[in-house]
Amino acid sequence: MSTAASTTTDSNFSAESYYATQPPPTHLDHEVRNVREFVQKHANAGRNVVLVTSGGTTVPLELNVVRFLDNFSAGTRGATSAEYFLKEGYAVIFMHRQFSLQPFSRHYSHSTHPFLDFLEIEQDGSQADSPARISVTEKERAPLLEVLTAYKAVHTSDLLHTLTFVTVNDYLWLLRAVSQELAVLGRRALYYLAAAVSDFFLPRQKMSEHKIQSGKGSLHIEMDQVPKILKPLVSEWTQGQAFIVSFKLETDPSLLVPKARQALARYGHQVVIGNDLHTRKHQVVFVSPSAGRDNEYVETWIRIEPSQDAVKEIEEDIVAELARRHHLWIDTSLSL
Ligand code: PAZ
Repeated sequence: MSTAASTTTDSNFSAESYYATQPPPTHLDHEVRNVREFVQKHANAGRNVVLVTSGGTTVPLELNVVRFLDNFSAGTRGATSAEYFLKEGYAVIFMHRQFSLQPFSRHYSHSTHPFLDFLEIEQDGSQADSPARISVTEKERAPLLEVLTAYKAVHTSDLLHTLTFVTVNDYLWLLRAVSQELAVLGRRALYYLAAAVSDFFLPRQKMSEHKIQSGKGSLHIEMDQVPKILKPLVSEWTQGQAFIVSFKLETDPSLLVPKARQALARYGHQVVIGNDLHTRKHQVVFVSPSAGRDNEYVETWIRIEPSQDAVKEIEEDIVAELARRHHLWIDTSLSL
C-alpha cells in the first residue's frame, strides 16, 4: 500500500530548511519566556547552568496521530545526572520526554519502586471516627527523607527548570530556542545531550492527515533525515562558547569510539560519551579532542562495578568528571 507518507522528493533537510518548513510547537513562546527568566536569574547569581536533555523522541506518522515511531530511552541517564549536576552547584534545565523519568521522583518509579508499597495506614484506636493517618514504612523512611529534603531544597531555591517534549519536532524547536537563551552565559553554559533523538522523521507536508488505513497490503514509508543539529548548535547558536557533551548509543561496541571521533571531527564540540546499550549502566567512554593536536582524540573509560543493588550510580562519576572539565573550560577563557 502506498500512503501520503510514502512519496518523497528531497530528503536532505538542512537545519535552516527544517525550521523554515516544520511548524513550532504551540507553547514555544511561553516556554522560552520561562527559560529566559530562569537563565537570567542564575546568570545574575554567577551560577553555571546545564541543559540536560533526556528520554526518547517520537516520530508521528499521521497529523491526527494514532501511530508513531519511538526511540529507546527510559530517561534514567538524564534524570540521574540532573541530580548530580544539582549537587555540583549547577542550575539545571531539564528538557525531557513527557512521562519519562525525572530527577527525585525517579526513585519512586511506578514500575520499579511504587510508592503505595511503602505507605502504611495507621488507625488511631482511641476514637472510632478519627481519620486514618498515613506513615512511611520504617525501612523506607531514611532514604525518602533524604530524597525529599534534596527535592524541597532544589525547588525552594528554584534550581531546576523542567521542559517537556514528545516529538522530534518539539525537541528540535526547544533545543534551538533554549540554546539562544543560554548564549548569555557564554562558557558557563554546559550542554548534556543524553536524549535519544530520532535520526529520521516524516515532514509535515508528507504526513497523512488521518489514520493510515490498513487493508491494502504492506505499508511503505520513506522518511527524511533529521538535520544534524549539533553543527549549528556548536558553531552558530552557542558560537563555540558553551561546553557541549553529546551521547552516542551503539549496540555494536566496536563502533563506539570511531563514531564518537567522527562526531567530534564533524561538529567540533568538546566531549562525546559513548555507551553500549547493554553495558551503559556500568561503563561509558569519554572521547574528546587531544589538546593542541589536530585530528587526534583521547579516550577515557569510566567504569563502576556492576551490582544488583545499584547503590553506586555511574552518573555520579560522569558528572564529576564533566564538572571538572567544564571548570577548566571556563578558567581557560579567563586566562586568554
Ligand atoms: O534513558 P536511559 O538511561 O534508558 O538511556 C540513556 C541513553 C542510552 C539513551 C543515553 O545514554 C544516550 O546514549 N543517548 C544518546 C542516544 C543516541 O545515540 O542518540
